[in-house]
Amino acid sequence: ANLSLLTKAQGKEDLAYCPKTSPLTVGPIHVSFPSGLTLEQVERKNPLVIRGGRYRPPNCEARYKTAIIVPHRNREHHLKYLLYYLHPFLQRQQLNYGIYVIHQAGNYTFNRAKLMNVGFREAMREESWDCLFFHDVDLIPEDDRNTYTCDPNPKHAAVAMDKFGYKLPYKMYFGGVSALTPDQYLKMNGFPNNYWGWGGEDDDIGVRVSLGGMVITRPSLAVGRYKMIKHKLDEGNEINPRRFNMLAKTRQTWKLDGMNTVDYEIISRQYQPLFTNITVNIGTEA
Ligand code: UDH
Ligand code: NGS
Repeated sequence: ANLSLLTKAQGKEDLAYCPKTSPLTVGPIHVSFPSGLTLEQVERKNPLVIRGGRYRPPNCEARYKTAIIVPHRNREHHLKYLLYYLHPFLQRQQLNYGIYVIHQAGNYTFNRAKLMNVGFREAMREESWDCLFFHDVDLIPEDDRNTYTCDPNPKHAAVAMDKFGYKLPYKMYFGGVSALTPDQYLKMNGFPNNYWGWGGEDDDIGVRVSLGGMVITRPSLAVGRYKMIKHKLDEGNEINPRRFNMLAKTRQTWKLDGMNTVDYEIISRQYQPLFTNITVNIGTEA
């Protein structure tokens, strides 16, 4: 009896690798936003997701370990829909994954890119993730052949958003959803910490990719499709008037500001059923 218990407990270690291409994906997904959806309903639909929003396939050993990093403040409504679609999406891809919501504390101007740096460090502290997906809360993937794994170069995943007519708005666009390995992330010194308010930080990140000696890869327009949950510019995320001046200097600043200089104070880390919620004080503009 003891022996069989032991084998059972060790069972997971002995699993064969999942197939290289998941047999569970379905392709295009119809995305709508059912009213009255609750987080409890999302929990019930995802019984294999464990505390902190972590999952591994039950019947095979995942080939890839991906962390999803979501910058967040005051968008609980969007987060609910993202979780509703993303959990089943990632499970169909047979990934070992975890979802981290990086919540900016206080009312000071929002800073998307700095929250991503926090997410990178805090996620890597817990697990040696192969790949990190930096994911706006309001973008729902519409095709599960858009695999949430990393490429040999930084990947821009949100290439075909509904609000841009399902094509790239401009050639160097790097916004919405992007994916980097820890090596790629550190090679470009992470993301900038000094873009407060809306705009430009994603372009800065795109420039950092090439300054780090890499190129941007992308899924096809047929697969990298996203529906954006409609909303207005948030209070506390006003358009940053300095963004063009800052962007003109990225070549001079990227090594002086980024992952090597990020400072912040963790206020709490909660392992919620569907995600790990990290609330952080990222300070204010210098
Ligand atoms: N975010 C929050 N809370 C905020 C602000 C931003 O959670 O208060 C996060 C969220 O993950 C969001 C991301 O940061 O998806 C990007 O911010 P955004 O959605 O405001 O940016 P986006 O460009 O939309 O998607 C802005 C709409 C108005 C643009 C007007 C300027 N032309
Ligand atoms: C560019 C912004 C990006 C932004 C993109 C799409 O102009 O940050 O538009 O914006 N760059 C600058 O402002 C320098 S959107 O249409 O989503 O509002 O992501």
